[in-house]
Amino acid sequence: MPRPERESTVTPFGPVGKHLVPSDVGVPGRIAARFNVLEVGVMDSPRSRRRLRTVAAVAFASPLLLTCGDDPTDPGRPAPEVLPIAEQVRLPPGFRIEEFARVTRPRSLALGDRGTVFVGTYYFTKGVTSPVWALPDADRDYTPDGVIEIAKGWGTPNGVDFHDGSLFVVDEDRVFRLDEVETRLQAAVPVLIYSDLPSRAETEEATHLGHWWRYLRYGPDDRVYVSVGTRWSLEVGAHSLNDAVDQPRYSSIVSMSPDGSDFRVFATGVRNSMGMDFHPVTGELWFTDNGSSWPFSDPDFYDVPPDELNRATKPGQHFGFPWLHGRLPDPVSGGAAPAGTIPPVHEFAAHSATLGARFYTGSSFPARYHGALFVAEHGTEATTPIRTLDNVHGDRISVVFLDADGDPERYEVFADGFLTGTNATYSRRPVDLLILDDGSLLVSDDQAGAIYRIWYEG
Ligand SMILES: [Ca+2]
Ligand SMILES: [Ca+2]
Repeated sequence: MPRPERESTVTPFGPVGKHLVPSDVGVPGRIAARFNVLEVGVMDSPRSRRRLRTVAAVAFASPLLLTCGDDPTDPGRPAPEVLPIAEQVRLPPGFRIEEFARVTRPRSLALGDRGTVFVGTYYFTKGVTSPVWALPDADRDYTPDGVIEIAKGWGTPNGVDFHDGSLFVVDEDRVFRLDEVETRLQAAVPVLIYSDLPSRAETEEATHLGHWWRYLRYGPDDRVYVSVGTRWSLEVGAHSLNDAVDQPRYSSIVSMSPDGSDFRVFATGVRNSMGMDFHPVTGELWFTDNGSSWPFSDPDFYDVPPDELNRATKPGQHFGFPWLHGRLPDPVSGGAAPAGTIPPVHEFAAHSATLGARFYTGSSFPARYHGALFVAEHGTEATTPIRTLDNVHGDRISVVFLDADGDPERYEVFADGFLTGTNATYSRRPVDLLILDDGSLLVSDDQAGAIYRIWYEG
């Protein structure tokens, strides 16, 4: 598949803003009470400067370290013991889990009209192309008939969704549509429909980090929604201000027509959403958002800031980042959040890396789960030097139950035990979720390279 050049250098976002450097930035006097205790407000103290340099060194070294070792989040750690999935993962009574497929680096999941499961993937390593997998199930026995690689030459095709015969794929800066894909899995034709999202090169240019892998969903309003995370992923010091300047080109959710036309910024102030679903009744977009990686080597930051569940009731809403993290004011950026900022409807544990989110639209789970939102919590990232069982949050599947008004009223852990070992070594990490037409739940796991199926046996 050719990688087409951009047809235009003009972006619908307008010019990229100036990027600040730490020397440009002072520390505001107004610090939230929580942060007075945590001393975040003293970024200009010698101790904090050392801490900041340490954090930056660890974070910036990670992409290099990630090129070696089996565990991309855990270089140098011994491989954990991996039990058969049915023995390892704990589920509520009556539920069963089995391995559905083994594919490398599975991320986003989508379901075709004929039962094919499409799988987006994501390799962190530069220069390694990632595949898009198709798992056809022509006989509809909920066991894949095989594994087919769809097209080739992708960069980071993390986000996939399916609608009316077409597969949509977001690959870094570009969005593709593959029509009639299920009738020609071996010869699918990607058509480029949009190519002006921020590229990996642009994202990495100033930061060496940032978010260039993207999530995609097809909406009930027949528009394609794509999340565009922050350019920076280490929001300390000046980075929070850069994140503010970068909007709306980054830190947003955008949408477009299925042919790539009529591009719009749907939501801003979103740090990095890797899970979106449309409420099956209201059509509102609900999405997870990963909280900032504040100085995670400091125990004071093990429990802040929270990850978020957000509910967008209309276009044009601002979800607070980087001025607010959950409901916590940013300790560095200062200033007021834009008027009308929308707080999260639920806060998850800090650094739990909440990714895929799906409303349960099946009928084979017990009635209490109908209409509830399942969430894949990938688990605490990037705390490699100091990660312990005490500071890892997430690495599980949870459920958010809604009340009669449609607001979250209760949170429960649904599937636990993905994390094994005594030193918080990851063996399995849930990424995205998908409801099959028999009501069973698929779970992708980019750590183990597997997809699981959970069903209710009663
Ligand atoms: Ca089959
Ligand atoms: Ca927010």
